[in-house]
Parts: sequence; structure tokens; C-alpha cells
Amino acid sequence: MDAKMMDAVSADMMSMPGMQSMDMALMQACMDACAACEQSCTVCAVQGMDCAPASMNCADTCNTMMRSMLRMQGMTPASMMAMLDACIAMCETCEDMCLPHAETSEVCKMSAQACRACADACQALKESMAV
Ligand SMILES: [Cu+2]
Repeated sequence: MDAKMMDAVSADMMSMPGMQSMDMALMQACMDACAACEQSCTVCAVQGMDCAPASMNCADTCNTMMRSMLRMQGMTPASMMAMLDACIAMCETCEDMCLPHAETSEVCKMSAQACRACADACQALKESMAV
């Protein structure tokens, strides 16, 4: 996401009660991690392996997480926290499903890494919000 769009998102977020302390760098990193995870999980799902259902769920969850962060006026700190928890849980589920294939499938390896990175980025954002 470029700086101009980030400014717009930032201005939008400042209008949200109780959200003034959100770390914009962490939120941008989280959005980027969600986008990367959505992409790699979508590619993973195409393989049609037994991780495909989890990968599709993870891609959808990350997509929703990322899009919600672009519409912070429609969020509250509580709903944001719950969304981040859900995204972490789905990323960890998918990571667990893809990891057993990491040796044989480069795509699953990539997907598992993207899931881990996304869960970590969500966790970091969550911790920055818990004041
Ligand atoms: Cu996979």
C-alpha cells in the first residue's frame, strides 16, 4: 500500500472512538501480511491437497481481515480484537495443515510461512492495541 492510501486509512481510523493509539506501521505490516497470506493460500488451494479447505478458509479470512482494516470506521476496538483473534486462529489452522507437506510441496511451504507471518503480524497489532 502506498503512502497516500495509508494517509487516507489513517485519517479514517482517527475517527474511530478509542483507536487513536493504533500503530500505523504495524497496521500496514498486518495488511501486507494478510494480502500475502491470501495469495499464497489461494495458490495452495489450487493444488487440491488435503490442506485445500483450510487454505481456502484462511485466504477468505485474511481477505476479510485486510479489507476490514481499510474500513476502520466500521470497526470498534472490540470487533478489531475479535477479528485479529479469528485471523490468527485460521492462519494457525492452515499452517498446521500445510506444514506436513512442506518437504514435498514448495507451495505448501510458502503458504505455511505466509500463515505464520500473518499470525505474527496480527499478534503484534493486537499487542499494540492492548494498552
Ligand atoms: Cu498447503
